[in-house]
Amino acid sequence: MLRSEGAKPSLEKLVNEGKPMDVIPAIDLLEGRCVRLYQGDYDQSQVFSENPVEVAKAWEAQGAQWLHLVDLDGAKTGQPVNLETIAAVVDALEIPVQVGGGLRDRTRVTQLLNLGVRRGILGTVAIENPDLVQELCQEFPDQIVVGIDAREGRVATRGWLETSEILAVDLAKRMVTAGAAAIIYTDIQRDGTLQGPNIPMLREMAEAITIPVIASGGVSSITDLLNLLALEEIGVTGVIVGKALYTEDIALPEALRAVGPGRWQDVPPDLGSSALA
Ligand code: AMZ
Repeated sequence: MLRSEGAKPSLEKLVNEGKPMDVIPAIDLLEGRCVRLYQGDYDQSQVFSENPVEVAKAWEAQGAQWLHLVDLDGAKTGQPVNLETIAAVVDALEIPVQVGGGLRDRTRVTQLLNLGVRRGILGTVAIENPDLVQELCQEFPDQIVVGIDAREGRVATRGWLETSEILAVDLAKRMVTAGAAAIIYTDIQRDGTLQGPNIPMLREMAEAITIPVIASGGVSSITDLLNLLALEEIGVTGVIVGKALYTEDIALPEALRAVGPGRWQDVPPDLGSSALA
């Protein structure tokens, strides 16, 4: 422990000591625009920008360390549709980008990773062809994450237009065996609603598996982010923030200061205000 090591450590060291959460801004693409859906419903879309590249650059400029990019047309049709936009976003950014939506075969996944996408997010194929996920995980170590999107604990696929009987936790366990680098766990009923994340569901998932879980769906405030910190020790290592950034309920720099790199709660409490004076 730092505090028992005699010489007083510098504040800078202390604030960088903890493991920060990844706060990952999301851009969802529909017909080349940056949109948000309500509970994933394609009929309830709100356009936030005609220029996703500018939006991505703004998140990067505000300190984002990852970008989450979803091709909603791709998730609906079964193959990436917004490839030009995805390529333009990847080219415009220094930070890594993870992309999902319509990655259902090896060719598409390879194509996307060759564009410079750091991680491909596989959803539907995890249910429909888990062996392919396993093969891709071997072929692209650390570059395949699985997006598990659930309604009342059951996995939804194909743009969330279909719900299976499979329990999210069971699929997650199978995907750990397949070699997935992480699970992005989305609560569909919270997504786009600003109702706060489903903490019990995330806890159950993180306790059930051994790889990092990235929380998604419902995040609405800095308080929500701070609440997620309670799950950090069981493996919730990141959080995706979508709508709240666009409605300005959350300012990204503030979110990063709250739970991201250099966050204040890593300062031992007894240093308190005197150390900061
Ligand atoms: O909002 C939706 N209706 C939606 C959405 N955001 N449908 C799918 N997706 C995302 C998943 C995952 O990142 O969260 O698309 C990806 C999965 O796509 P696919 O084509 O692999 O099932």
